[in-house]
Amino acid sequence: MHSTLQCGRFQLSLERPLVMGIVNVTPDSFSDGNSHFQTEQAIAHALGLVEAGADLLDIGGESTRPGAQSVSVDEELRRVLPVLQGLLHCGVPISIDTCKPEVMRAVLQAGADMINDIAGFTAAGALDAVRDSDSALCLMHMRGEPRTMQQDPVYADVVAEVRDYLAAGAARLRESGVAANRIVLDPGFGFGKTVAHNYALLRELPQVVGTTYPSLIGVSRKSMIGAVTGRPASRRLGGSVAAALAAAVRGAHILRVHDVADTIDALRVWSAVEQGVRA
Ligand code: 7PJ
Repeated sequence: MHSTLQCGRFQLSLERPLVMGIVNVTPDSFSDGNSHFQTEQAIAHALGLVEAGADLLDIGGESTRPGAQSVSVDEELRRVLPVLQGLLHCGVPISIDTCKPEVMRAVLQAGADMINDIAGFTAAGALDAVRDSDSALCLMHMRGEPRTMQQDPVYADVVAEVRDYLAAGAARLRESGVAANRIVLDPGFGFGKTVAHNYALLRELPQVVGTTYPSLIGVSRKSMIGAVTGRPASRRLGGSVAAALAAAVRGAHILRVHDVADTIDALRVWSAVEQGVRA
């Protein structure tokens, strides 16, 4: 594995786990359809995550929650582009969470450093859209599509199937001319998986992601945390930090989280235990 990730304008060292802060730009009750207000709110939130120590930001304009409907290219760009433009010089790489080749092209043109595709660059034209940039590419496993993916997912061997999907997806990227040091693999927690599948994938993370490419994991506030704590999404901080740390212990390279400061605290304490503290 390369010791750095080529990530647009940045080369990220992979020596310690990196923390990616989540920035959602999807309509909520707050923003009430006022798109300017929504943009300002997302930028302010993102700058707070950078202040808290985020190593990267992930901006998403399409809800991919189980059951969510898709949005048009125009609407997704209306949400994401002004936020990307407002954050370009915030000091950390900007990832855009999208499955759409048209959105990929537009945000790379506008300066995005990474494309995070929950569909694993399987859409027609996705490979062509990203190939000739120097952006990092996060290839995630998903079974089915967000609208229906949680309807009784079945695997004979979830660890082997997700591992093989990621290896095949990475091979497709390589064959289309993408350098190995741009690729990141993600098991896709919650995307077409039962709670048992999710925990099996987390437990066996090194097997799932292999040793050729770095890994990214997203477990923050997900239903797999709620399922074992009995807590609603608003109270899943402790469970989310525990799951992020379990992933870090197993070698995860990038942790995609809502709660940046708390996750960094956990990583610092873990590092002090493992490496000691300078006198
Ligand atoms: C993930 C993601 C994830 C990557 C979402 C949520 C749902 N991208 N986008 N990995 N999850 N790469 O955050 O609850 O797990 S959206």
